[in-house]
This record gives sequence, structure tokens and C-alpha cells, in this order.
Amino acid sequence: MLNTEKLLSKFNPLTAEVSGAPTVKRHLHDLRGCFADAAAFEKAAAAGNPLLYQVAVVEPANGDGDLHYGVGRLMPGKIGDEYFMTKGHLHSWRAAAEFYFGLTGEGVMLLEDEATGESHMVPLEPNGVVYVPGDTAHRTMNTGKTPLTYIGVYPAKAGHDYGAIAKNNFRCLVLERGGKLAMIERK
Ligand code: PAN
Ligand code: ZN
Repeated sequence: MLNTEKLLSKFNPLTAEVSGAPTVKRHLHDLRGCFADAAAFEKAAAAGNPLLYQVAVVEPANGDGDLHYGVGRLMPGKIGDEYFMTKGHLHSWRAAAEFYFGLTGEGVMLLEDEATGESHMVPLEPNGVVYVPGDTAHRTMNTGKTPLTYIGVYPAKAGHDYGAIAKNNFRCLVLERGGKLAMIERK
């Protein structure tokens, strides 16, 4: 049995901090290649390198059946018409699914079946839980005006594979069109 410290962790839903857990930070320059409007990206990148998101990662154990979770905080903002987003990834162990629990703010998740490219845009909001099936690339976008916070729970052995997305990006993008959210195919 794990010790009490590992059996209980406490997250702050506003700051996405977990005491004792390491936090990964991603800044604008880390997202080079993710946004469709390259000129808008370069303009913003020349002006600065703000924090776009951070994730506190809680890893109590690493056995076959164990679970990990991350608490994410994604800032509001846009590059061109596209909302601030996470890099997005597949799990290295492709079969690994994940639950995302919305905590604060307004966002969406872009889910893309690796084999077929079938894509879905699913709201990520307080009291909403998004199921990310296995073999599905996933990316989170903040579509609101305040920080978006959420928890993702995944198998300890899931692993993160950023390679395919870094190479080909997602098939679709999510943007604001005439004041509305739209998912469109990348040209
Ligand atoms: C999440 C993500 C988190 C950051 O914990 O890792 O939202 O997104 P990127 O990892 O794509 O930068 C998760 O899905 N874990 O599996
Ligand atoms: Zn994941």
C-alpha cells in the first residue's frame, strides 16, 4: 500500500497547482508550428514569449494498472482567429484512454481518430467530463476570456507521443468565425 502522502493530493482549481507535484510550463515559442496563421504567430512571438499553459503532474505509482493525473491551466487568447491551445498528443501506448474533467473557464477539446482522421470538437467546461478514447489525438483550446482549468486522468503507462502532431498537426482547426466557434478542415 502507498503511504498517505501518495494516497491524497490536493489541487487548486484556479491556479492548477498541486502541492509537491512538478509543473510543466509551455510558452508561446514552444507552440511554433501549431497555429495555422504563421504570420500572426511570428508577430506575436517577436513581441514576447508569454506562458500559454501549465500542467501539474501527479504520478503516485507506475505499475501496469496505476493511474496518473494532470491539472492544466490554459490562458485565454488567440493567434489570428485561432484560440490558445495545447500542443496535443497521442498516447505512446495507443490503447490508453483519458477522462478530462472541466474545472473553470470555457474551452473545447479537439479529438481526432488516428486511423480515420474523424474529428470531433467537444466542449470542456465546469461539470463536464470529456472521454478521450484510445487511439485518439487530443488538444485543448481556451475559447473563453478567463483561464481554462481541467484535470486529465490517464493510465500511468500511457506515455505522451508528440511526434505525429508535430509533423502533421491536426486535420482540423478550431476558430472564431463571425462570432461563433467553428471546426474546419486545414487547407
Ligand atoms: C494532459 C495534457 C495537458 C497538456 O495532461 O498533457 O493538457 O497538453 P499537451 O501534453 O498536449 O502539451 C493529457 O492529455 N495527458 O495525457
Ligand atoms: Zn493525454
